[in-house]
Amino acid sequence: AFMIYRVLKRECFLVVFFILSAVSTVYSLFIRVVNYSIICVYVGLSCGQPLQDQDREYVGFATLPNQVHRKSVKKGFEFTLMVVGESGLGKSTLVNSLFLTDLYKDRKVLNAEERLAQTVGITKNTVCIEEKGVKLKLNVVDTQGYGDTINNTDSYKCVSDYIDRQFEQYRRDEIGLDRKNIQDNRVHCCLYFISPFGHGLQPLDVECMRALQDKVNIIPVVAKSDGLTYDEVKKKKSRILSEIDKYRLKIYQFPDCDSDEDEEFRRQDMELKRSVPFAVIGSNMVVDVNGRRIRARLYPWGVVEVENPYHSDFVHLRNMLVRTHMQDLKDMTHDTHYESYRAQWLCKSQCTDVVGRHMRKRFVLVLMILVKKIVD
Ligand SMILES: Nc1nc2c(ncn2[C@@H]2O[C@H](COP(=O)(O)OP(=O)(O)O)[C@@H](O)[C@H]2O)c(=O)[nH]1
Ligand SMILES: [Mg+2]
Repeated sequence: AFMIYRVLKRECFLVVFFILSAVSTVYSLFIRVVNYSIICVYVGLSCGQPLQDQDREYVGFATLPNQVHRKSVKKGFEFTLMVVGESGLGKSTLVNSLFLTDLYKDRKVLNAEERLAQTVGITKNTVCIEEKGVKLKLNVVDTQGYGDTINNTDSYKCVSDYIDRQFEQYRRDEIGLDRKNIQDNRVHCCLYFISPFGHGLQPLDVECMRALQDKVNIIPVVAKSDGLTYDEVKKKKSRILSEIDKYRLKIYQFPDCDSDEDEEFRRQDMELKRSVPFAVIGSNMVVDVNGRRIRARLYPWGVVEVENPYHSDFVHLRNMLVRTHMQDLKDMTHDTHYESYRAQWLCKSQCTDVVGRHMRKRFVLVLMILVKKIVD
């Protein structure tokens, strides 16, 4: 009996042990399942399924544009605009209207006698403008006395030389020691002012545009277009365009619109391209019109509003210069005009090298013959 009791006790103990271990296994499994489902529900609720894909695919370079943006804003922007055209066509007034600043505070208007004695003078004015924390250093290069003389053959030579000098300065700075702080004074855009009173382009306009076309982005503008009716502006524009075509002049070509741009952007881009050459109006006056303070020109018969798209193409020109194409103008200057200047310079310097080597060889030969003759 004692033996049977001992066996039963051991069996009982074993059975209890098995039951307890089974219960604990089931319990731990249950706890794991509950934890896992809680985690899944939490992840699913907070980010949904895509988070797992994102986690797998997100390296971080999507923030690169932000980094570039921050760095560029910190560094600030620089832009050099050149205005070329006869005196009195409204160049200075337009520049002031474009950047809402008075760039020519201390200017001295020359009288007829002084103008006769003056040759083409290039002046550079710099203003630093800030808008919403973005700084722009704007250089405006003005060509005073252009087209004022009877013989204007060399008027554009000065302008062309100035552009070349800036390229040369940049090339030297690029191969110099302090490459970090290069001042970029290259001319990024040239507003070429065409008189509203002539019939299309004058011979001087054609010559000048031809001389500058491979050095700078030329944007033709019809000056003082408030003196022309709507039809006259249309006719003048089409005549100027056909003459540009006829003389094979190269003006700044707007880049094609990207395929992913929205409808509104495409429409604005089309309108912009259709406005070339821009018929512009400038004014240094701010007047009150129906309670609005606007830049305008006051006439006895009414008010011409500078920023009204029905009155002129001023807004299209400003949007293009400042909002949409400033970077493209800079890229074109660097990638096309400056590269072509560098290529020409390299070609010239290599030619000089070859001639130099050839001359050295001949010099040595002559020297040898002379020495031989003396020895003989
Ligand atoms: N009608 C008209 N006159 C203008 C316009 N812009 C400037 N002017 C006037 O033309 C004169 C010469 O302007 P200015 O800007 O000094 O010409 P710049 O010599 O080419 O710089 C000034 O009396 C201006 O008031 C314009 O769009 N229309
Ligand atoms: Mg001026």
